[in-house]
Amino acid sequence: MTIPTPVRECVSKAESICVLTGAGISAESGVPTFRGKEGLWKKFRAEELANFDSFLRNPELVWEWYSYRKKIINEVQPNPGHIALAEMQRLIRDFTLVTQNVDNLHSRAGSRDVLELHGNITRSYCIRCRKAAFEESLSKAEKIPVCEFCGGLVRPDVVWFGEYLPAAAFEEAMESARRCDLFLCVGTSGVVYPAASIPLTAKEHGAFVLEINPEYTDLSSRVSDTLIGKAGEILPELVRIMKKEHNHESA
Ligand code: BV8
Ligand code: ZN
Repeated sequence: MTIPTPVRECVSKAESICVLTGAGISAESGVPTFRGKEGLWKKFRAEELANFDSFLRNPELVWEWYSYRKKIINEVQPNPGHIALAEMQRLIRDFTLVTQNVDNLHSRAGSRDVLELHGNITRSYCIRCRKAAFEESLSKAEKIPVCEFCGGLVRPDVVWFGEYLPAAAFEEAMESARRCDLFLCVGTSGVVYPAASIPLTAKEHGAFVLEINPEYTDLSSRVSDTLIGKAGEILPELVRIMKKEHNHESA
């Protein structure tokens, strides 16, 4: 895909970059997104799954959903989109990666200090004593995992609807959005708050906000530009532009 000139300019000059990713960046790895045609919410009733009350009422169903997703995630690999962002972090001095994803694929691609706003599906904890619960004790559980220390219910370490995001991660993401000169909004439908307010904060503070998505979203009318395409194709192209600029500088 050819990157329009104004975008090339912003990308090559960027010194402080903040990136927000959503489920779309993992789509090319084979992880289904939430919304859209074959979205995860389709197979399962969203309201029954991603909130604490439903979990208390029906922990089996919620664990069935998370076990299904963990199985998928264990079978896939990071894709060129994830890898490009790990490369970008090595190129750009002031670089922050914020993700709504819980699939751990950014860390597996080599990204460091990833700000995980909605938690991480590879971690679980006891709702009573809050101690971490580990994989082996979970897999032994026939139906739903219980805490080996106090017998309490174990839940996935993810942020459900109506739950607060990790305050430190959210605050650090907002700080990076306020100071960056380039903000990349990759693979998110922009419907879930407060995560979706981060690109809007960057825009208010003068950043060039570039959306990367095969289709237009709720955010498209409020960003600087939208590149219609796949993250796995566009992000490596942006890294090539940055590399040229940086090799040129260091040459
Ligand atoms: C909270 C669980 C405070 C983890 C999820 C205003 C302010 C604050 C809160 C609210 C508000 N308005 C409404 C709320 C409430 C609610 C909310 O936002 N509701 C929405 C639906 C209206 N927010 C909350 O409850 C948040 N908590 O605010 O706390 C509080 C506390 C108490 C009382 C009140 C408030 C908690 C939000 C977190 C919810 N947890 N999931 C899990 O199981 O994963 S949300 C779920 O959606 C996932 O976490 C996911 O990360 C998130 C966002 O989805 P996307 O990542 O965008 O994925 P989606 O499928 O939607 O889109 C994929 C995109 O990729 C598409 O656009 C597609 O075109 C694109 N794509 C496809 N292929 C590619 C691609 N892009 C690039 N390349 C490709 N190849
Ligand atoms: Zn416990």
